[in-house]
Amino acid sequence: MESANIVILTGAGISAESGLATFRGDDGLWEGHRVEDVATPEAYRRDPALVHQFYDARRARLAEVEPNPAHLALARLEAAWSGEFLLVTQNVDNLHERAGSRQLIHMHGQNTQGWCLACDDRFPWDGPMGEGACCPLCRTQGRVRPDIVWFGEMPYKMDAIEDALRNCDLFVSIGTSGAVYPAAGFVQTARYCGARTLEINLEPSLGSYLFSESWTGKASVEVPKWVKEILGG
Ligand code: BJW
Repeated sequence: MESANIVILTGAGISAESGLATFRGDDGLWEGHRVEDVATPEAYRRDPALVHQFYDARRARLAEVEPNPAHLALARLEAAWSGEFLLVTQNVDNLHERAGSRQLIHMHGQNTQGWCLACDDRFPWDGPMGEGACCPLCRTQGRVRPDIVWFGEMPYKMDAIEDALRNCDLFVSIGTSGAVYPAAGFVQTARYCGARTLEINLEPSLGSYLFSESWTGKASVEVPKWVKEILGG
Protein backbone atom coordinates (compact mmCIF):
# COMPACT_ATOMS: atom_id res chain seq x y z
CA MET A 1 0.00 0.00 0.00
CA GLU A 2 2.87 2.41 0.73
CA SER A 3 3.45 3.03 -2.98
CA ALA A 4 -0.18 3.84 -3.73
CA ASN A 5 -1.09 7.33 -4.94
CA ILE A 6 -3.12 9.29 -2.43
CA VAL A 7 -5.24 12.42 -2.77
CA ILE A 8 -6.63 13.97 0.40
CA LEU A 9 -9.30 16.69 0.46
CA THR A 10 -9.81 18.72 3.63
CA GLY A 11 -12.46 21.20 4.69
CA ALA A 12 -13.27 23.45 7.63
CA GLY A 13 -13.91 20.47 9.95
CA ILE A 14 -10.19 19.66 10.15
CA SER A 15 -9.47 23.10 11.62
CA ALA A 16 -12.51 23.16 13.95
CA GLU A 17 -10.61 21.68 16.89
CA SER A 18 -7.89 24.29 16.43
CA GLY A 19 -10.60 26.83 17.21
CA LEU A 20 -11.61 28.03 13.71
CA ALA A 21 -15.35 28.08 13.06
CA THR A 22 -16.83 25.93 10.29
CA PHE A 23 -19.23 27.45 7.76
CA ARG A 24 -22.42 25.47 8.04
CA GLY A 25 -22.53 24.28 11.65
CA ASP A 26 -24.42 25.88 14.53
CA ASP A 27 -21.52 28.31 14.93
CA GLY A 28 -21.36 28.78 11.17
CA LEU A 29 -22.68 32.31 11.02
CA TRP A 30 -20.43 35.36 11.16
CA GLU A 31 -22.20 38.15 13.03
CA GLY A 32 -25.50 37.01 11.52
CA HIS A 33 -24.22 36.79 7.93
CA ARG A 34 -24.36 33.58 5.91
CA VAL A 35 -21.11 32.68 4.09
CA GLU A 36 -22.97 33.18 0.81
CA ASP A 37 -23.54 36.84 1.81
CA VAL A 38 -19.87 37.65 2.33
CA ALA A 39 -18.08 35.23 0.03
CA THR A 40 -19.19 36.40 -3.42
CA PRO A 41 -17.83 39.02 -5.84
CA GLU A 42 -21.29 40.68 -5.71
CA ALA A 43 -21.07 41.02 -1.90
CA TYR A 44 -17.61 42.58 -2.31
CA ARG A 45 -18.89 45.11 -4.84
CA ARG A 46 -21.97 45.87 -2.67
CA ASP A 47 -20.19 46.20 0.69
CA PRO A 48 -16.37 45.90 0.49
CA ALA A 49 -15.95 47.13 4.08
CA LEU A 50 -18.06 44.24 5.42
CA VAL A 51 -16.20 41.64 3.35
CA HIS A 52 -12.81 43.02 4.42
CA GLN A 53 -14.00 42.96 8.05
CA PHE A 54 -14.91 39.26 7.67
CA TYR A 55 -11.49 38.27 6.26
CA ASP A 56 -9.48 40.66 8.47
CA ALA A 57 -11.07 39.11 11.58
CA ARG A 58 -10.33 35.59 10.36
CA ARG A 59 -6.74 36.54 9.44
CA ALA A 60 -6.18 38.00 12.91
CA ARG A 61 -7.53 34.80 14.48
CA LEU A 62 -4.79 32.74 12.76
CA ALA A 63 -2.22 34.18 15.18
CA GLU A 64 -4.18 32.69 18.10
CA VAL A 65 -4.54 29.10 16.85
CA GLU A 66 -2.26 26.12 16.23
CA PRO A 67 -2.37 23.04 13.98
CA ASN A 68 -4.09 20.13 15.73
CA PRO A 69 -3.24 16.38 15.71
CA ALA A 70 -5.13 15.89 12.42
CA HIS A 71 -3.00 18.48 10.54
CA LEU A 72 0.16 17.02 12.10
CA ALA A 73 -0.79 13.43 11.19
CA LEU A 74 -1.27 14.37 7.51
CA ALA A 75 2.17 16.03 7.43
CA ARG A 76 3.64 12.88 9.00
CA LEU A 77 1.94 10.72 6.39
CA GLU A 78 3.28 12.86 3.52
CA ALA A 79 6.84 12.68 4.88
CA ALA A 80 6.69 8.88 5.19
CA TRP A 81 4.83 8.10 1.96
CA SER A 82 6.70 6.70 -1.05
CA GLY A 83 3.82 6.95 -3.54
CA GLU A 84 2.46 10.18 -4.96
CA PHE A 85 0.74 12.35 -2.41
CA LEU A 86 -1.40 15.45 -2.83
CA LEU A 87 -3.25 17.36 -0.14
CA VAL A 88 -6.00 19.60 -1.50
CA THR A 89 -7.56 21.94 1.02
CA GLN A 90 -10.64 24.11 0.69
CA ASN A 91 -9.45 26.00 3.77
CA VAL A 92 -7.96 29.45 3.47
CA ASP A 93 -6.15 29.17 6.83
CA ASN A 94 -2.44 28.27 7.02
CA LEU A 95 -2.60 25.35 9.47
CA HIS A 96 -1.56 22.63 7.00
CA GLU A 97 1.66 24.40 6.04
CA ARG A 98 2.36 25.27 9.67
CA ALA A 99 2.00 21.53 10.46
CA GLY A 100 4.62 20.73 7.80
CA SER A 101 2.55 19.74 4.73
CA ARG A 102 4.34 20.54 1.46
CA GLN A 103 2.45 18.91 -1.44
CA LEU A 104 -0.48 21.22 -0.83
CA ILE A 105 -3.01 23.03 -3.02
CA HIS A 106 -5.23 25.75 -1.55
CA MET A 107 -8.06 25.41 -4.07
CA HIS A 108 -10.11 28.26 -2.49
CA GLY A 109 -7.11 30.56 -2.03
CA GLN A 110 -5.33 31.79 1.08
CA ASN A 111 -6.31 34.48 3.52
CA THR A 112 -2.63 35.23 4.13
CA GLN A 113 -2.28 36.49 0.54
CA GLY A 114 -3.50 39.63 -1.19
CA TRP A 115 -4.49 39.94 -4.85
CA CYS A 116 -4.16 43.29 -6.59
CA LEU A 117 -6.93 43.82 -9.14
CA ALA A 118 -4.88 46.62 -10.75
CA CYS A 119 -1.70 44.66 -11.59
CA ASP A 120 -3.11 41.11 -11.11
CA ASP A 121 -0.25 40.10 -8.80
CA ARG A 122 -0.52 38.05 -5.60
CA PHE A 123 1.64 38.53 -2.51
CA PRO A 124 1.82 37.50 1.16
CA TRP A 125 -0.39 39.59 3.46
CA ASP A 126 -0.12 39.82 7.21
CA GLY A 127 -2.42 41.96 9.40
CA PRO A 128 -5.56 43.85 8.38
CA MET A 129 -6.18 44.65 4.70
CA GLY A 130 -9.24 46.90 4.69
CA GLU A 131 -10.59 48.90 1.77
CA GLY A 132 -7.65 51.28 1.36
CA ALA A 133 -4.85 48.70 1.15
CA CYS A 134 -1.92 49.60 -1.11
CA CYS A 135 -0.41 47.04 -3.50
CA PRO A 136 3.23 46.44 -2.48
CA LEU A 137 4.14 45.86 -6.14
CA CYS A 138 2.34 48.49 -8.27
CA ARG A 139 1.51 50.87 -5.35
CA THR A 140 -2.14 51.24 -6.46
CA GLN A 141 -4.40 51.91 -3.48
CA GLY A 142 -7.85 50.43 -2.88
CA ARG A 143 -7.66 47.58 -5.41
CA VAL A 144 -6.29 44.85 -3.13
CA ARG A 145 -8.65 42.03 -2.12
CA PRO A 146 -8.02 38.83 -0.14
CA ASP A 147 -6.76 36.05 -2.45
CA ILE A 148 -9.89 33.96 -1.89
CA VAL A 149 -12.05 32.02 -4.36
CA TRP A 150 -15.61 33.25 -3.92
CA PHE A 151 -18.82 31.67 -5.24
CA GLY A 152 -18.94 31.84 -9.03
CA GLU A 153 -15.14 32.12 -9.31
CA MET A 154 -12.89 29.35 -10.61
CA PRO A 155 -11.04 27.39 -7.90
CA TYR A 156 -7.25 27.24 -8.26
CA LYS A 157 -5.16 24.52 -9.93
CA MET A 158 -8.13 22.47 -11.12
CA ASP A 159 -6.07 20.82 -13.89
CA ALA A 160 -3.48 19.51 -11.43
CA ILE A 161 -6.23 18.36 -9.06
CA GLU A 162 -8.14 16.55 -11.82
CA ASP A 163 -4.93 14.79 -12.95
CA ALA A 164 -4.15 13.64 -9.42
CA LEU A 165 -7.74 12.43 -8.89
CA ARG A 166 -7.67 10.43 -12.11
CA ASN A 167 -4.37 8.77 -11.09
CA CYS A 168 -5.01 8.10 -7.42
CA ASP A 169 -5.57 4.73 -5.76
CA LEU A 170 -7.00 6.22 -2.58
CA PHE A 171 -9.09 9.37 -2.10
CA VAL A 172 -9.77 10.58 1.43
CA SER A 173 -12.15 13.42 2.32
CA ILE A 174 -11.79 14.95 5.79
CA GLY A 175 -14.00 17.49 7.58
CA THR A 176 -16.08 18.79 4.70
CA SER A 177 -19.88 18.91 4.34
CA GLY A 178 -19.85 18.19 0.60
CA ALA A 179 -22.05 21.24 0.02
CA VAL A 180 -19.74 23.13 -2.35
CA TYR A 181 -18.67 22.16 -5.89
CA PRO A 182 -16.35 21.29 -7.56
CA ALA A 183 -14.77 19.83 -4.37
CA ALA A 184 -17.97 17.89 -3.56
CA GLY A 185 -17.61 16.03 -6.89
CA PHE A 186 -14.01 14.86 -6.37
CA VAL A 187 -15.16 11.58 -4.82
CA GLN A 188 -17.07 10.73 -8.00
CA THR A 189 -14.06 11.38 -10.26
CA ALA A 190 -11.74 9.32 -8.04
CA ARG A 191 -14.25 6.50 -7.76
CA TYR A 192 -14.96 6.45 -11.49
CA CYS A 193 -11.21 6.12 -12.09
CA GLY A 194 -11.01 3.12 -9.75
CA ALA A 195 -9.82 4.61 -6.45
CA ARG A 196 -10.85 3.39 -3.01
CA THR A 197 -12.64 6.25 -1.24
CA LEU A 198 -12.82 7.09 2.46
CA GLU A 199 -14.68 9.83 4.31
CA ILE A 200 -13.63 10.98 7.79
CA ASN A 201 -16.15 13.45 9.25
CA LEU A 202 -17.95 14.32 12.46
CA GLU A 203 -21.20 13.19 10.84
CA PRO A 204 -22.04 11.64 7.46
CA SER A 205 -21.69 14.38 4.82
CA LEU A 206 -24.20 15.09 2.04
CA GLY A 207 -22.27 12.78 -0.30
CA SER A 208 -21.42 10.14 2.27
CA TYR A 209 -23.17 7.39 0.28
CA LEU A 210 -20.63 7.89 -2.54
CA PHE A 211 -17.69 6.69 -0.40
CA SER A 212 -16.64 3.07 -0.11
CA GLU A 213 -15.87 3.58 3.59
CA SER A 214 -16.87 6.15 6.23
CA TRP A 215 -15.31 6.93 9.59
CA THR A 216 -17.41 9.09 11.89
CA GLY A 217 -15.77 11.12 14.65
CA LYS A 218 -13.51 14.04 15.44
CA ALA A 219 -10.70 14.68 12.97
CA SER A 220 -8.13 15.07 15.77
CA VAL A 221 -8.86 11.48 16.86
CA GLU A 222 -9.79 9.69 13.63
CA VAL A 223 -7.11 11.11 11.30
CA PRO A 224 -4.10 10.13 13.50
CA LYS A 225 -5.75 6.69 13.94
CA TRP A 226 -6.12 6.28 10.17
CA VAL A 227 -2.56 7.52 9.47
CA LYS A 228 -1.16 5.06 12.01
CA GLU A 229 -3.14 2.26 10.37
CA ILE A 230 -2.04 3.10 6.82
CA LEU A 231 1.62 3.44 7.87
CA GLY A 232 1.39 -0.04 9.35
CA GLY A 233 0.92 0.56 13.06
C1 BJW B 1 -15.79 18.03 11.59
C2 BJW B 1 -15.38 18.53 12.83
C3 BJW B 1 -14.35 17.83 13.48
C4 BJW B 1 -16.93 19.83 12.10
N1 BJW B 1 -13.84 16.74 12.92
N2 BJW B 1 -15.26 16.95 11.06
C5 BJW B 1 -25.85 24.56 -8.19
C6 BJW B 1 -25.48 23.21 -8.22
C7 BJW B 1 -24.13 22.83 -8.17
C8 BJW B 1 -23.13 23.78 -8.10
C9 BJW B 1 -23.49 25.10 -8.07
C10 BJW B 1 -24.82 25.48 -8.12
N3 BJW B 1 -24.88 26.84 -8.06
C11 BJW B 1 -23.62 27.31 -7.98
C12 BJW B 1 -22.76 26.26 -7.99
C13 BJW B 1 -21.27 26.31 -7.89
C14 BJW B 1 -20.83 26.79 -6.53
C15 BJW B 1 -21.44 25.87 -5.46
O1 BJW B 1 -20.96 24.77 -5.20
N4 BJW B 1 -22.50 26.31 -4.81
C16 BJW B 1 -23.16 25.48 -3.80
C17 BJW B 1 -23.64 26.37 -2.66
C18 BJW B 1 -24.27 24.70 -4.47
N5 BJW B 1 -19.38 26.68 -6.52
C19 BJW B 1 -18.62 27.69 -6.92
O2 BJW B 1 -19.10 28.76 -7.26
C20 BJW B 1 -17.13 27.42 -7.01
N6 BJW B 1 -16.68 27.77 -8.32
C21 BJW B 1 -17.11 27.11 -9.41
O3 BJW B 1 -17.91 26.22 -9.35
O4 BJW B 1 -16.52 27.56 -10.57
C22 BJW B 1 -16.92 26.94 -11.81
C23 BJW B 1 -16.26 25.62 -12.09
C24 BJW B 1 -16.80 24.81 -13.04
C25 BJW B 1 -16.21 23.59 -13.35
C26 BJW B 1 -15.05 23.19 -12.71
C27 BJW B 1 -14.49 24.01 -11.80
C28 BJW B 1 -15.11 25.22 -11.48
C29 BJW B 1 -16.37 28.29 -6.02
C30 BJW B 1 -16.66 27.87 -4.61
C31 BJW B 1 -15.99 28.83 -3.65
C32 BJW B 1 -16.30 28.46 -2.21
N7 BJW B 1 -15.85 29.49 -1.38
C33 BJW B 1 -16.00 29.34 0.08
C34 BJW B 1 -15.69 30.71 0.76
C35 BJW B 1 -14.33 31.22 0.44
C36 BJW B 1 -13.28 30.70 1.37
C37 BJW B 1 -13.41 31.20 2.79
O5 BJW B 1 -13.94 32.30 3.02
O6 BJW B 1 -12.96 30.48 3.69
O7 BJW B 1 -15.18 28.29 0.58
S1 BJW B 1 -17.64 28.87 0.59
C38 BJW B 1 -17.12 27.89 1.95
O8 BJW B 1 -17.58 26.54 1.71
C39 BJW B 1 -15.58 27.87 1.90
C40 BJW B 1 -15.29 26.42 2.10
O9 BJW B 1 -14.02 26.10 1.59
C41 BJW B 1 -16.44 25.73 1.39
C42 BJW B 1 -16.69 24.32 1.85
O10 BJW B 1 -17.08 24.28 3.20
P1 BJW B 1 -16.55 23.11 4.12
O11 BJW B 1 -15.10 23.19 4.26
O12 BJW B 1 -17.12 21.83 3.66
O13 BJW B 1 -17.17 23.55 5.56
P2 BJW B 1 -18.61 23.23 6.17
O14 BJW B 1 -18.80 24.13 7.32
O15 BJW B 1 -19.67 23.24 5.13
O16 BJW B 1 -18.49 21.71 6.68
C43 BJW B 1 -17.65 21.33 7.74
C44 BJW B 1 -17.80 19.85 8.00
O17 BJW B 1 -16.87 19.47 9.01
C45 BJW B 1 -19.20 19.45 8.50
O18 BJW B 1 -19.66 18.31 7.77
C46 BJW B 1 -18.97 19.08 9.95
O19 BJW B 1 -19.79 18.00 10.41
C47 BJW B 1 -17.53 18.63 9.94
N8 BJW B 1 -16.83 18.83 11.22
N9 BJW B 1 -16.15 19.62 13.18
C48 BJW B 1 -14.34 16.31 11.76
N10 BJW B 1 -13.92 18.22 14.73
